[in-house]
Formats: sequence, structure tokens, C-alpha cells
Amino acid sequence: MKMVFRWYGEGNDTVTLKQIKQIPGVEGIVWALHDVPAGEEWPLDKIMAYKQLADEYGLHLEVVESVNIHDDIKLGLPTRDQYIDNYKRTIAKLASVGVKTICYNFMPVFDWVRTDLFKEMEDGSTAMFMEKAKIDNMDPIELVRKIAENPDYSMPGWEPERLARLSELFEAYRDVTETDLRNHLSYFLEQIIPVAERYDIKMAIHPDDPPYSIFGLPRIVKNRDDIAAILKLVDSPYNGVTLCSGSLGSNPSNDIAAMVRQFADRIPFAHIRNVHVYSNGDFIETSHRTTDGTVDICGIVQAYSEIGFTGYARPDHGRHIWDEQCRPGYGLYDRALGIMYLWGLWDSAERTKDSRQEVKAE
Ligand code: DNO
Repeated sequence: MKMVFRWYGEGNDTVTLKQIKQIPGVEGIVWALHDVPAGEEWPLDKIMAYKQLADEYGLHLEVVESVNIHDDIKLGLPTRDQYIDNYKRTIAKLASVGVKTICYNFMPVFDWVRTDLFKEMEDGSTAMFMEKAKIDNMDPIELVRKIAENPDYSMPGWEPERLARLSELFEAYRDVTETDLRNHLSYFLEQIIPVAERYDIKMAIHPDDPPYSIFGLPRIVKNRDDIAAILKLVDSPYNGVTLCSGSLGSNPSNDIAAMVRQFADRIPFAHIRNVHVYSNGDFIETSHRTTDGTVDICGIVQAYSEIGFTGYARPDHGRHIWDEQCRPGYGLYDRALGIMYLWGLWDSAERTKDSRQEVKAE
């Protein structure tokens, strides 16, 4: 397991590379050019500037999250080919700085959605929260307005220029079914995977967050069957999944440890975090510790150890603790604590792996 840490770039993140370097076992940053709109080719000079910064701290740039996909590709519009060509050229450039994995998502309009970015918890910390009934009843335009009221930080993947065209986008997706969306993904992968193979970069689709349809939009990466179907669209090790325990875990019927075993050779990248799901479907992003949420983080890490996982892993959203002012979910402290917990589970799982397997065999 290769530990990495998401970083939004200089001037765009409260966490510094020096701090990241001091977290035990972190070897690289998970990065992106957040100022390049979806669909555009990434400029080489900006990529090289990242490389220079990362080199100064001895951190690698092997994981990108995300090269976002233009909505015309998800909608299957004739204009998609120009955006796919840009994507291919971006892949070639990323290979030149050593990128090995690209995490991306195929969610229409929105990336991840929450109704409260700083919900107060019993211990006085805050965390991201999703009130399901609110999403079921809220107008999406209203949600975006609420989120935009937080002037300092936007949610990653929520590109302001795209969200400004919200009504138009909703109209465009009105008749797009899940089958259509999967076909559009298939078209994209058929063109992209051969290029990814050539440049030795694994594509890793991120699950939908939350893993069910919201605002009537189609969603196709919600559970085990969806992932199995996507991996078959182009049956190559370069067509993989970012197995995100928090996104999938907000539907308690998803058994993530079972998915780790089933998709073992198709997981270039793992996001590992916990959520507490309530009986009415609401959920809050708790600390990484197994007993703090409803996701079996311990069982998941054991499963990664069992499959001999050599891919990249990162802690995912943390709470905001010790009065840290940071991007929602992306502070230093709770994610660093999360990493130490994951290492603890991993080291212990590795040491006891053989004896656990012997017990199973008996
Ligand atoms: C949430 C993240 C997602 C993820 C994108 C991948 O924190 O895991 O925003 O980066 O969905 O494209």
C-alpha cells in the first residue's frame, strides 16, 4: 500500500507540503490543476511547476485526482470528440512527470454532495453531513446557492462556471437514462484506455457520492454490480476503480471488503474513510476509526492486506478538529490521524495475515 495525500496546490490549500512530508509513510501528493476547466487540455508549464514543487519535498506526483470529464462526453454529444482528444493529450503530458493513476468520476452535473459542510459533532469538532430528506426535497439551484454562501472554499469538482449553467445542464440530462450514461462511458473508455495503456497510466473511476440518484440524475457507479459492469466495458487492467469506502459506505448494503476481494486486480487507488449512516439515510463523516462509524474500516484494510495490495491509498475526508480552518473535509489534523490509524491496521494485518488465513482454511 503506497500512502498519498490530497493537496490542492499553493495558495489553494491551508496544508503545506512540508507538513505533508512529515506525516509518516506519505510518499506522494494527489493533485490536479484545479483552475483548468473540465474538457481543456492541461498546459505543460503548469504541470511542470507542480513537479518542481513536489521534487523540492521529495514527494511524487503519481496520482492525479481528477482530470474532470466534460459534460458533453457524459451526455454523448457530437462535440465530445474534441474533449476526448484533449484528454488523450493530457494523459501523454502527465506521463512525462511520472503519473501512474488518474482518478476521475462520471457523475452528471455534480461531484459529491452534502447538505452541511461544518455540522457540529458532540465533541465540538465539525464534519460534513448529508441530510437525505433535504436532498430529496431541495431544489438543486437552492443547494448550490447555499454552498456558495461559504465564500472561502468550494467543494472540489464543483466548477463555478459549470454550475452557473445549472438549469441548462439539467435540461440536457432530462432524457439521459443510466443505460445511456453507461454507453457514453463505454465510448469514452474505448478511446482512452488504449492511450492509457500506451503511457502506462491506470484510469480509476470514482464511485458516485452519495451512491444513489440525486435530483433525478442518472448515476452508474453505485454498487458492486455497477462496478463489475464498468470493468467489463473495456476489459483491461488500465480500466480500474478508485474504491472509495466512504462514498460506497453511505449505502450500508455495500460490502466494501467483499469488493476489495472481488476487484482485487482492478483497484489502482483506494480512498479509505468512515461514515456513520443513520436509519433514515442521513450520514456524517466521522473519524476513520472503525467504531466511530458504520463502515468496517478494519475489515477493509485486512482485505487489502490479504490481496497483497500494492496500489495507492489515501485517507479521505476528515473532520475539522482542534480549531483548524481548512477546506471542508481536507484539513491536516484529522486526515493525518486517519493515516496513522490506517497504518496501524495495515501493519497489524500484515503481521497476522498468515495466521488469519490458516484459521480460515481450517
Ligand atoms: C471527494 C472526492 C471526490 C473525487 C472525485 C473524483 O472528496 O473523493 O471529489 O475527487 O469525485 O473525480
